[in-house]
Amino acid sequence: MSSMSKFKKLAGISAFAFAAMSMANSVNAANWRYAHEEYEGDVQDVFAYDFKEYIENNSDHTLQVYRFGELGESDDIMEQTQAGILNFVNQSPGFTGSLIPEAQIFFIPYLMPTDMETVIEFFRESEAINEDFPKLYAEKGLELLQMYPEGEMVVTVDEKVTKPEDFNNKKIRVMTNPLLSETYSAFGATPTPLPWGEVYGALQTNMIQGQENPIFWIESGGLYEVSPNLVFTKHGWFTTAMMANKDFYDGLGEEDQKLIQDAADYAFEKIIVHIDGLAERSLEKIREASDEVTVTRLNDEQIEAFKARAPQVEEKFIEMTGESGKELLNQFKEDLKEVQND
Ligand code: 6CS
Repeated sequence: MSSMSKFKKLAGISAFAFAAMSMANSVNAANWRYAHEEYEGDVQDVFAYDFKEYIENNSDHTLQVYRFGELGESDDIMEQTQAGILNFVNQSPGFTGSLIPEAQIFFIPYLMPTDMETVIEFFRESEAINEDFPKLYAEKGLELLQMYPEGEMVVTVDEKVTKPEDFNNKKIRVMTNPLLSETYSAFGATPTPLPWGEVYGALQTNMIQGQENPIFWIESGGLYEVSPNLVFTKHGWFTTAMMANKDFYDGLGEEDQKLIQDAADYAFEKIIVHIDGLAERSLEKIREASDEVTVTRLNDEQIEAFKARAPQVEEKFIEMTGESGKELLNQFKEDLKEVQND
C-alpha cells in the first residue's frame, strides 16, 4: 500500500473512532435542570451560572438554569426537586426551615459572627455545615452540595427603628419558617410570613411595615422604594444552600458525582469573591436612586437591647428540634469558637 493510501486509511479509521467516541459521549451527555430563587445577576444566579460553566467546560453535559418565577415560588422548586423533575435547586434555609427544622439555626439572632472573613471561614471549616447538615438534607431526599452566605441581613421599615419598642405594632415580613417568626416576636414586632412574590406589593399597600434581607436584594428587588428606612441590626447573615435530588445524584457514576462536587466548589470560590464589597456597592446604588432612604447603624448599646432577646429564640429552636437540634447547635457553637479564635 502506498504511503498516501495508508495515510487515508488511518485518517478514515481515526475519523470513525472520533465519531464513535463523540456518539458515545453524546449518548451519555445529559441536560440537567437547576432552579434558584433569585433574578438575573443576583447572588444565587451568579452561583448557578458558575456551576453551569464548570459543568459545561468539563463534560458533555449541559445545564438549564431557571430563575425566580419561571417555575413558581421557592417551595414549588423544592417540591419539583424532591419529585425528580428538577435535578438541582438552590433554596435558602428561610424556606427549607419548614421542611428541615434544624435549618432554622441560621435564624437564631446574633449567633453568626458579623465580619465576612470569619463567616466565610466558618462555612469552609464547620463540621456542622459540612458533615451534619448533609445528613439532615439526605433524610429529605436531598444531596446537599454547598451552603454559602449571601450577605448581612438588614431590616427595612416604614420608620427608623433603634430599639425593640420601635417595632411594636409593626408587621414585619419574614420568610416562611416558624423560628424566624419567633425572632421578630422577640424583637417586639408582629411577624408576617410571606413567600417572596408577595413582599413588594404588601409593603406598597402597607399590609406590612417592614422586612429583612441583604442589601443587594433590597437594591435589586427595589424594596427601598417602598420601605426606605434601612436598619443595620447585625443580627445575622442570609444563608443559602444548593443541592441535588438525592436519587438522581446517587444514580450517577463516580465521575459525574466528582464533576458535580468540583463544580459546587468552583462556584463557592467564585461567589465569595462576588459578595466581597457587594453590600457597599448596592448601598451606593440605592443612595443614587433615592434621596428618601435613611441608613441607621445600631450602636453597641442599641444592639445589646436586641441581643438580650436572643436566648428565648434559642430556647424555641431547641423546643422545635429536640435532641438533634441541640446537638447541631452545640457543634455549630464549637465550630464558631474555632474560627473566632483563629
Ligand atoms: O426574601 C426572600 O424571600 C428572598 N431573599 C433573597 C436574598 N433571596 C431569595 C429569597 O426568596
